[in-house]
Order: sequence, then C-alpha cells, then structure tokens
Amino acid sequence: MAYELYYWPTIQGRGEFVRLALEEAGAEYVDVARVRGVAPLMAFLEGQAVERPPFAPPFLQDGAVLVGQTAAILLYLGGRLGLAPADEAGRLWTHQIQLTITDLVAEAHDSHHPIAASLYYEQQRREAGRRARYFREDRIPDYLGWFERILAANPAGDAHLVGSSLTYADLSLFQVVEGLSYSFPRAMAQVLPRLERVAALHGAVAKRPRLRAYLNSDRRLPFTEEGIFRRYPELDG
Ligand SMILES: N[C@@H](CCC(=O)N[C@@H](CS)C(=O)NCC(=O)O)C(=O)O
Repeated sequence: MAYELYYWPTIQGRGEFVRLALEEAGAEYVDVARVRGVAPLMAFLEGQAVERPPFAPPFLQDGAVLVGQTAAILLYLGGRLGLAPADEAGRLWTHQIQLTITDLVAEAHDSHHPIAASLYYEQQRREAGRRARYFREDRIPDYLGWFERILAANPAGDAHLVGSSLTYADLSLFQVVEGLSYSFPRAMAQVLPRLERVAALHGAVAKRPRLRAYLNSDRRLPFTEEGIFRRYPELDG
C-alpha cells in the first residue's frame, strides 16, 4: 500500500524532507493534498474521531500508523526505506542529527518571522532584520560548522553523516544547503567554500539518479516567499 504524505500542497516546507526520502528510495507514495486538496489534511487536524491527531503537517499515514513531526516520520521511514543504519546506536545518531536540523529549520523560519507566524513578514520586518543578522552571522556558521565536524569525525569516511552509506540525514542536509543558499545567497557564498565536506555531500546528493530525476520533475516545487526558506535580499546583509 502506498504511503500517504499529508503536507501543504504549494510549498516545499518541512514536507520536503519527507518527500526527498520517499523519492530517493523510489517508494510508492501519494502527496495527498496535491492530489485531493487540503480537505483530507484538515480533516485529520480537526477531526474529533482521530485518536492521535498530529498538531501540524507534515504527517504520514501508513495503514494503521499515523505519525507527525518531520523527525519522527523520518525515524519511522528510515529503516523501512533503507535510509538508516541497522543498529540502534546508528539510528539514534541519525535521529539526533535530524532533530538538530529541526532546530535549524525553526531558526531559519524565525529569521523572517521572529515575532509571530500569524503576522505577515512586512509586519515584523524591522525585528526580522535584527534576527536575520545573528542567524546569518552566527547560527548558519555554527550549524554548518557542526555538520562539517561530524562529517570529518565519521569513522566510516566523510562522504556521509552516518556510516558508509546514504541516510535520510544526508538528504536533509542537502535540503538545508539548498534552502539556505536560496534564502541567503551572499552569506552562503562566504560560508560554504570553507566547508568542503558539506559542499561535497550537497553536490553528491544532487547527482544521485533518483534525486536528480525528482529535482528536475514538476513534483519538486520551487522555493517561494510562502515557505520556510524565503529570499528577502534585505535579510542577507
Ligand atoms: N516540529 C514540527 C513543526 C511542524 C510545523 O510547524 N508545520 C508547519 C508547516 S511547515 C505548520 O503547518 N504549522 C501550523 C501551526 O504551527 O499551527 C515538524 O518538524 O514537523
């Protein structure tokens, strides 16, 4: 039975981390809201009859299993899609990396929405300017520097974050570099050349046949100023 992914149909957003895993694995899945609209998604969020309703998309249904939170969805899918190590310590480390990406993604979101997600960017532009400066100058180098360090420290080699083969954490790091490069092209042009392992992993993931086919397809939505990674030139220094 096909996996059913529930996410907003017009943006990459957090759903994209799950899409990348499903696409790289060649898994059968339905991106429900893109096919049937948002009504089934809203029914899960609002439905009284749902025993374990997710708070927000993305969430995934696999038969009787309903799981929300991007990192938890990937923890669930990782072993099933061959995108996680077999041992518990390796799976925990992969999950820890994904949770760190969750933190980074939240900070990327807050760089343009530092006051409230319910306000427009234009209503918090001044605060966003202050917030984005620290995100750009401190946090992007902190986070990406940590990825560079853990790649260098991987005893199985620096081509992957965990072990010697691809995991969903590699795919997610690829997406983070894509998103930050879209949002902060000038800041990333300063940072990325100093992080040769992160840059190499990003390039290698983009060349994987299934991923490349997906990225070139109309299933891959463009980055826009509706999503998490937004380009506001004034926030890029
Ligand atoms: N921690 C959650 C965050 C989920 C989340 O914030 N989803 C956004 C879309 S990317 C949403 O629709 N939020 C609605 C809300 O927070 O009310 C995850 O990583 O999946």
